[in-house]
Amino acid sequence: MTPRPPRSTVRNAALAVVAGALLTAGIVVPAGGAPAVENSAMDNIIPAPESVQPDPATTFELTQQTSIQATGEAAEVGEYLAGILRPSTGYPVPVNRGALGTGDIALALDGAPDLGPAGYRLQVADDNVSVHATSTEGLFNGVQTLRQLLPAAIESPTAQPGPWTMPGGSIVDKPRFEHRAAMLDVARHFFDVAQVKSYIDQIARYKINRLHLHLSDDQGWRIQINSWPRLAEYGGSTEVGGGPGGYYTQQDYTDIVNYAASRHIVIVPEIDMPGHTNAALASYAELNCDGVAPPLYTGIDVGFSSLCVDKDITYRFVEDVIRELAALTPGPYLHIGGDEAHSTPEEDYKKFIAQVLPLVSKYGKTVVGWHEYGKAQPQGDAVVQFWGTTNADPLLTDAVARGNKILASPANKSYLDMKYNESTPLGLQWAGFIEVADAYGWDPGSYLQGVPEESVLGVEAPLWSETLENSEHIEFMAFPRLPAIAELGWSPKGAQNWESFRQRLATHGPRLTASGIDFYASTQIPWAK
Ligand code: IFG
Repeated sequence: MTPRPPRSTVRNAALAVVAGALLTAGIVVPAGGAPAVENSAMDNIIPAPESVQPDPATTFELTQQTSIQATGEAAEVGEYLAGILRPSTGYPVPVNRGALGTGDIALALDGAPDLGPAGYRLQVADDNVSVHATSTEGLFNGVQTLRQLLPAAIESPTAQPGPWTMPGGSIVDKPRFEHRAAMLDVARHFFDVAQVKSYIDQIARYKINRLHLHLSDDQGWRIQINSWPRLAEYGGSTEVGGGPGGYYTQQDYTDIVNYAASRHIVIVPEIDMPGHTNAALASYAELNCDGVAPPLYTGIDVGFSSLCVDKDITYRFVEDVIRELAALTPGPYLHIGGDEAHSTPEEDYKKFIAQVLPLVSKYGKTVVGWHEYGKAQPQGDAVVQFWGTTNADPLLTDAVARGNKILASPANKSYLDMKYNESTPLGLQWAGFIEVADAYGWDPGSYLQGVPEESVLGVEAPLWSETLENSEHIEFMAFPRLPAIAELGWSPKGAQNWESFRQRLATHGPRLTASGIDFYASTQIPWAK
């Protein structure tokens, strides 16, 4: 279904014509052109829904009496929604107080099958609001849209004056790609459980459903492995710049996995190998070909480290790590990295990866790797993650021919650690500057040459942390470009429209501010006040 242009665009254009006609007829139009037109919140949703039918004659008001009706499995989503509404309205917003009444919100698992597992239908009528889906994931996605129909102040952590009105109408929506990911590099700089949970809450607002955690690198090993305790205890004891680093205990990691699951986000853990392994090599001398452990590393060079491909202990190490991590990870994916193995001879690299691939399958996971690992010809549903700065690579066409899935994260479009422009205080620029229009201006389904849409698993927005030290830094680099990537992953094919997106994004400024998100106010966006 071709999505309608946002009503505000149509209405404003119509009003401009009317104003012009009035002027011609000698009737004075108020200064400032056509009278301002109330832009319905239904027109400002990000990611843009599949179809939106505003009903300007209808308005719903959330009041002190409003309750949420969400029985059975839906109750968890009801409680999540209540957790959003209670602090900012100051209303009790009970869940399942009793029968659905006037002024209530209903979340119902009675959605039509054509919505698919992640889709939803949202109805806003005068006397109630309802979300219908076939799964709690679909209800959760509907709730992300529902919250965007309320005033920006709904995102405030403290009670704000109302009124809490929502524009009437109906929305039917489902995602284009099933895999819409963010990545957080917790290896260059360590981010603790609370900081990861905060980022999970922020990306969930834009229907991101995967979080790839880059758990190991030259500068740090961030996940406890019981069979190799020095990896985290010693290998996790520093970070870029020499700070204290840190690591997740297995309970911490489980806490993150469970929190992500409660936001319908699947964790994709990455242990990068055979390169980007100085922290592991520094932790265990026996892993090094020469038996000598290098010092811990706190710089930002890449490509200088490699596991020892010819030693048996290397594969015992890799198997122990994969076994323990797979047991802690309910999601289907395990990422083995494979990038920038500049210190591993090509034939050794292919031999190493070929010996690791069966281990990922042995412990029940589907392998993901940066696109270089395609040299080892992973079979079947292996996922090849493209991070190049071009839109073509023979490794991609070979992967498609093998039936692999491609995860699109071109570094010059989706790398959130790239500076916005030359004056951006944080980030790198090796892949070029990425302003909001650049992050938005590509189509994951057709961008990669020789990769048809059906081979594209989805999109990912990696955030590398060489230059990032706290949550404010994460937020400044991720917002507002992550919403752009999220729209490319969710909204219907052909719905990309920069003018529409920038107008809609402008209204999200007050929402991000109310949420306390330290976003970059790009000069490309006419931010609302
Ligand atoms: N490339 C490296 C990352 C990181 C990045 C920073 C990949 C797959 C540059 N590898 O991106 O470790 O250093 O932008």
